[in-house]
Amino acid sequence: MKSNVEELAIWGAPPAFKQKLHVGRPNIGNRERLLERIGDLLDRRWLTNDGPFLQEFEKRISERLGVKHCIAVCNATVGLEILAKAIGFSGEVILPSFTFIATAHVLLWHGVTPVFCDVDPVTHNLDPLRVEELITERTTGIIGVHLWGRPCDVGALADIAHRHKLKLLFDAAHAFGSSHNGQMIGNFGNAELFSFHATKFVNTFEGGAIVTNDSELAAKLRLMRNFGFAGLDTVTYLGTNGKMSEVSAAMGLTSLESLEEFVAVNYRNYREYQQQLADVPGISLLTFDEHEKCNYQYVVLEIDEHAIGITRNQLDDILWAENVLSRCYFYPGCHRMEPYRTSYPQASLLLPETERLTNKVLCLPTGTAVGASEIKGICQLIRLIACESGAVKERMLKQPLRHHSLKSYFE
Ligand code: T4K
Repeated sequence: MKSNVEELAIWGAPPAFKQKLHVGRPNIGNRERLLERIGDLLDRRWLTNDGPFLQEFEKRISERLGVKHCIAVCNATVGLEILAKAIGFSGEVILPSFTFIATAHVLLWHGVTPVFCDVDPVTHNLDPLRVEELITERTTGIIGVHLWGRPCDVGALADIAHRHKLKLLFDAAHAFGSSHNGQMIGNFGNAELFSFHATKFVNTFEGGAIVTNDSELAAKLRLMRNFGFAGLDTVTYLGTNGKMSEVSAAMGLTSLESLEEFVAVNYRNYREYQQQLADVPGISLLTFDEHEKCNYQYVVLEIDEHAIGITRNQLDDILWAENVLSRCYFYPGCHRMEPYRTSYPQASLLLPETERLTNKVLCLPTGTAVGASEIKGICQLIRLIACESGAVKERMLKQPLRHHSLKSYFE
């Protein structure tokens, strides 16, 4: 345990952790069951194209969420592309800038103009008041993002969409297994989309799923996921290859069987962080509504750089040197990434809360690869840095830190 800022690895001392601690270390469920399923699919020689594991996976998701249709896809980005096309997005679509870049890229990829909207500083989700201000005659839809698995203000967004005759989608990449007013995420808007990327608490290696209660839309999505094929030689829509493979579905089924255990571990980790960081100056841990279902897959800090005395980026650098690979999600915001940065050089003026949040949020390692002792160690480091920030700053004058976003996991 380090008790003096001079012992920090950023100045050359050995790191606090021998192994790197990742934010998105994949959860692996029951290996035997997974290998058994992989054996089955090899024996069957049915590797993709609407196979039996895929069908079972979709059924399990629909049942779990109480939603009529689930269309599993090869990843959430392609899923969102298919959805944007199927729903008929054109012109402009309003979305937050405080999200993973995929949400914006999907729109522009399809020739739709993303219009970045500011978020609520407390919920980190789209601010409905700001959404309404951005609607023009070219607006065809809204994409809400349930950031960190915390639901958007779905009621207000649905009301706006209804009044302005807009389509409403939810990027629920973070929100599988979460609920809103007792109803599972997956049942809101025209459709919702989950990610099952390796870093998500339920994973299919790569993968995602679109869920909807709209049967007509679901039928169209199924066709579009498979090149538009309605029969062996009949193509009825423009389509793409968005299919989920059998090996991914096998991993998905295996992950689903451990879902409750994964959530329990995430919750235990979250409570451990909460306890350990309770009185650390300048650090606040994002909270979740304990009355709702929640997957607790992100441990999100807000750093008050004035109270703590150093910036979020400096804290991030110090932690990385200790092998704590924290992440500044979603810095610097989509509007400051290309090609949006060049297209909308003034966007930051309309996004003051996004600007603030992208500079103060830090995600910490959690999931089944992280235990109580690691969390204790991470929190002790953060406490040391926060409580001795004067000494850290003084030391930084001699040896300035340079935050770089191209850090490598493999150095
Ligand atoms: N919408 C939203 C709101 C999203 O957050 C995302 C994806 C999407 C849409 C699109 O979903 P997909 O098309 O990906 O299904 C990661 C994920 O790649 C991305 O899926 C996720 N959001 C985003 C929030 O996080 P990166 O660039 O941070 O990934 P990466 O490779 O840096 O990994 C994160 C951490 O996990 C690192 O510490 C390394 C560790 N890791 C990663 C992988 C892949 C492992 O330990 N093992 C692994 O296998 O984006």
